[in-house]
Amino acid sequence: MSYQGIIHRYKQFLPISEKTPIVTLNEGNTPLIYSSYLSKIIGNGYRVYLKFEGVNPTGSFKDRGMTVAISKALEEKATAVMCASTGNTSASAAAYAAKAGLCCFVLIPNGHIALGKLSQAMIHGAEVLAVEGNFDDALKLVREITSEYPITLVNSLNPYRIEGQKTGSFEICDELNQAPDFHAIPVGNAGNITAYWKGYQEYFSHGKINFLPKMLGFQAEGAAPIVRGYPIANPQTIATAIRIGNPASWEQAEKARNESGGLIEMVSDQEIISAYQQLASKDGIFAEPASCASVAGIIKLSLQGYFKKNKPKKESPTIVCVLTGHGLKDPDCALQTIGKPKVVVAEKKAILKEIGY
Ligand code: AN7
Repeated sequence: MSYQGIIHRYKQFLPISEKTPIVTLNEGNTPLIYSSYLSKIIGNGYRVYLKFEGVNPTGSFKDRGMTVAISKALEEKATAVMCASTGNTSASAAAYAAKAGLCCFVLIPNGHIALGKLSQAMIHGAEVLAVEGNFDDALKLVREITSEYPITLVNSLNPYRIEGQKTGSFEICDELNQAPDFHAIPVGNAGNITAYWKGYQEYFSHGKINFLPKMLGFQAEGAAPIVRGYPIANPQTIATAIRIGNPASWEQAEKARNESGGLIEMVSDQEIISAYQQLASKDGIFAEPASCASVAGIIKLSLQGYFKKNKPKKESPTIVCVLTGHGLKDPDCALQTIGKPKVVVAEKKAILKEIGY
């Protein structure tokens, strides 16, 4: 049978029964790409892999959670779903709701979501409302509305989202035939770090892996409530996907950090953009800025001597960085970073002059 998405592949680990109508876009099965460039930067014999979640059907990791959340919503006879979103959740919810024939309501922070994501939510037919407030304000409203009206919440507070997203760790372990030593991941609302940690723990208790990774979470400096230890009223970062000041899964993220012996740190916008450019120009991977917080994070830790100091006693320890979303989500950011193309006259001579021949 050809590949049919994460529910079919990992059914035994998911809250799915014979009665569940499976709504899938064949999400998951994303590539784990070896990066010789980053392995060289980190040094000390480490092997760095990139789990490129940007190649999911709607271009982000959210699809893993959404296939389960929407399938369960359908099973439970829901007619409408709702989410607050910095963009990717809304794109994914809108697509899966469209396929399921459900109404989808989306609240986004006005003026702070990338164009690609907005266009996805709109074209899939969601009712999109741009709220004059930030993500945290929008999520608060969605929690209130969904608790009062027959509308299913599909943010990661919905436990089915976490269930689906944990399959990312299963795929990594299945491919490496073991857990990685370090797992680096961007942290926004903190659902994904919670999900990955749950996945690793389940594989460990099933004997599929015989150690657990250290979880390394990275927030953007201007939106780093967990690192600073208090909610940020007015979060700011170029990585709009993680522009979140009061994460819903705050405690679970701290639990993942503490239980794994890892850390949650922050990276500046400048470090994020530098990682974004390096990934694109050295590794050929276009990941959206928020995704690059994981790469910026390991580069920063490596400069501080973290990986040398914490090197496991083995030949080639592994680091997996999750690249959560595709760079095409936010083309404005790419062009603002790198500039626009030079315009030339349509003459061979002029072109050859420009390219140095
Ligand atoms: C590319 O879409 O919160 O820590 O509303 O889009 O699980 O929140 C997106 C989050 C990382 C952070 N990378 O994950 C939303 C939203 C990308 C993202 C995160 C998001 P969480």
